Amino acid sequence: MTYTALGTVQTRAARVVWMLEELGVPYDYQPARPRSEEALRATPAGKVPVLIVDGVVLTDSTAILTYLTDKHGQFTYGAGSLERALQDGFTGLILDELEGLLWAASRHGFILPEEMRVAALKPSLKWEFERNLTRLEQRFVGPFLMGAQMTVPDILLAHCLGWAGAAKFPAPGPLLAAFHGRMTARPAYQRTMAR
Ligand SMILES: N[C@@H](CCC(=O)N[C@@H](CS)C(=O)NCC(=O)O)C(=O)O
Repeated sequence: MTYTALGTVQTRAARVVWMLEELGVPYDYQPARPRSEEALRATPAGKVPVLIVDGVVLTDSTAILTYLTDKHGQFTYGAGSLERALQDGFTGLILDELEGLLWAASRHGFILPEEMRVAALKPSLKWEFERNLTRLEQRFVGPFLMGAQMTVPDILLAHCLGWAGAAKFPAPGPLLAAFHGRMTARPAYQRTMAR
């Protein structure tokens, strides 16, 4: 089994590299930029991350994290358990209610063709982000999102909090700020960012 992770850690590829580092499994790393030649060779849209497993190209960071954690039996509750249903609920919520807003801001800021960008969206996206973050903070158990066990949505949430900081989106309250500090202090995260 060989893993090749494609995508610079300045993108959502950071989530994949981070999980590989947490799992401690060997992998090759190609820091391809979005829409670069290497990324376009892997998939038609040239989006990253991509994980190539024994020649099979896997796309989408969340799907890749789900595959890796199921495969290695760590950082996830077992498929079919109620805990897993709760975990997947958090994953969906973070993608919809945090990442979706950040990604919309990026698309309308610098990704879409200029004539398709709507700069006026930004205050609304930030307002919604802050509201959603406050709601999520009310459900945060600690030290990880669901309690003692670190799972896939913890990496997604920590990644989105870092993204929000870089995009000048509203900062989280004290609980989530402390969580973000703990997550980014993890050796696996530090190794990821040193890539
Ligand atoms: N849902 C996908 C999104 C992948 C994605 O859009 N990645 C960005 C970089 S963070 C990209 O490659 N964008 C290039 C483009 O949209 O053309 C995932 O989580 O992997």
